[in-house]
Amino acid sequence: MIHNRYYVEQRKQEALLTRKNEKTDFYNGIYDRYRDPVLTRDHAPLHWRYDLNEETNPYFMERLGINAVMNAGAIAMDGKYYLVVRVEGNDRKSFFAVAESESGVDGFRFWDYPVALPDTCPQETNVYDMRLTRHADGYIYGIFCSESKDSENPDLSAAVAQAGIVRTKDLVTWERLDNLKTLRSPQQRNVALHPEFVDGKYAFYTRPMDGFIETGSGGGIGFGLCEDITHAVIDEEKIISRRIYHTLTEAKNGAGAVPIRGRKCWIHIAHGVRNTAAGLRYVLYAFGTDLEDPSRVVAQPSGVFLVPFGAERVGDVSNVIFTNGAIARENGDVYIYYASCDTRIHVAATTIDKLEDYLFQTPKDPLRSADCVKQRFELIGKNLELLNEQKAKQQADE
Ligand code: M1P
Repeated sequence: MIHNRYYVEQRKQEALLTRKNEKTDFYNGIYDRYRDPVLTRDHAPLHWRYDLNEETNPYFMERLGINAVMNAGAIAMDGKYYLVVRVEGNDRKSFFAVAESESGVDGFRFWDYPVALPDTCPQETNVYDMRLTRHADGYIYGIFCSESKDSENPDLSAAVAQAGIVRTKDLVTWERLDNLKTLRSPQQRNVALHPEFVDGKYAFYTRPMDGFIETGSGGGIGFGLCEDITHAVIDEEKIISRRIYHTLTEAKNGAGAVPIRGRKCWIHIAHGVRNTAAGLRYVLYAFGTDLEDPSRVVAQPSGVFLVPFGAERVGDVSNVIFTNGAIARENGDVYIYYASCDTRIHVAATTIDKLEDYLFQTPKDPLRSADCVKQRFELIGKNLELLNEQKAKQQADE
C-alpha cells in the first residue's frame, strides 16, 4: 500500500515542476537571467528518495535523500532540451541523471532512473561534472571527473582526479572508454571534448593539475590532440587560457560548456577562481578561439561574464558559479546552464550574435589599475561628448 503522504508530496512537487519561469528585470545587455532555478533538489523524483510502501516506511521518511543538483552537461535532441545533471546524494556521492524539458527554461523533469554509468574503475569513488559533446564522428561524448583516493598519500583527503570518457547515441545506453591519459599532467578535471576533428584528431580542452585542489604548475586551460578516442592519450597540452595574477583566474580556471561554433569564433564560457577572505570565489568568463585553429585565442574580453547574484550567492559552497553546459539553437539563441553554490541549476539566455559582440567589443583587461582608469576615462569621454552633442542638438531644435 502506498503511503498517503506520498500524494501530498507529489502534489507539491507537481506544482514546482509545472511552474512557468520568467525573465527577471536584471539587465546587462549580454544575457537575461530567469527568476527560478531550472532544477533544485526538490525536483528529484520522490521514488528516488522515499520508500513509498506504508508497511516498510510508516513515517514516510526520506531513506536516500538528495542534497543538491548542479553542474549539468547540456544538449538538444529531437527538439527537446536535455541536461545530464550532477546529483549529489545525502551520502556526498554524486551520480548523473538526465532531466528533459520542452522549453529549456522550465518544466525540467528527471527520467525515472539515473544514468547507470559502466562501473569499470574499481578505485573510482566519485563522478561528477559531465560535459556533453555532439561530435562530428556521430557519437555524443560525456567527459567527466573520475575521482579516486590517492592510495600513495597518507593524507586522508588526498585524492586523484582523472577525466572519464563515455559515449552514447541516446543518453540511455552508455559505453565507457578508457580514462584520458595526459602524459605531462598527473591530474585532470574540467576536461571537455571539442565537437569537431582538428587536424584529423580528437581535440580536448584540459586542465592540468599538480594536485587534487591546487593546479600548481598547471597554468590554465590546456588544449591537446589525440588519435584514438577509445584509448585517449595526450602527450602535449598547450595552455590557451592562462591563470593571471590579480585577475579572476588567479587561483585557477577551467573549461566550462563545450565551445559553441559562432560566426566569427568558437565561443568559450569558462570558470575562473580567485582566493578571498571568504574562501574561493568561482565566476564565469568568456573568450573566443579561431574557427580553424581552436587553440588560438582571438578574443579575450576583460573581467567577469557571470557572477553569483542575489540568492545565487548562498548555498552549500557559497560564492560559486559554475557551468559545464550550454545549448545553442539553430536560430542563434543560446541557453547557458549554470549552477550556483554547488546547490541548484539556473539558466541564462542570450544569442550567438550577442556573445560575439561581447567577445570582440568588450575591451581587454589592461591588468593595472592606472590603465583601467584610462580605459574608463576613454569611455566616459566619448559618452559625455555624445550626450553633450545630443543636448546641443535638442537646444538648437527648441
Ligand atoms: O566547488 C566549486 C567547484 O569546484 C571544482 O572546480 P575546480 O576543479 O575548478 O576547482 C569542481 O569540483 C566543481 O564540481 C565545483 O563546482
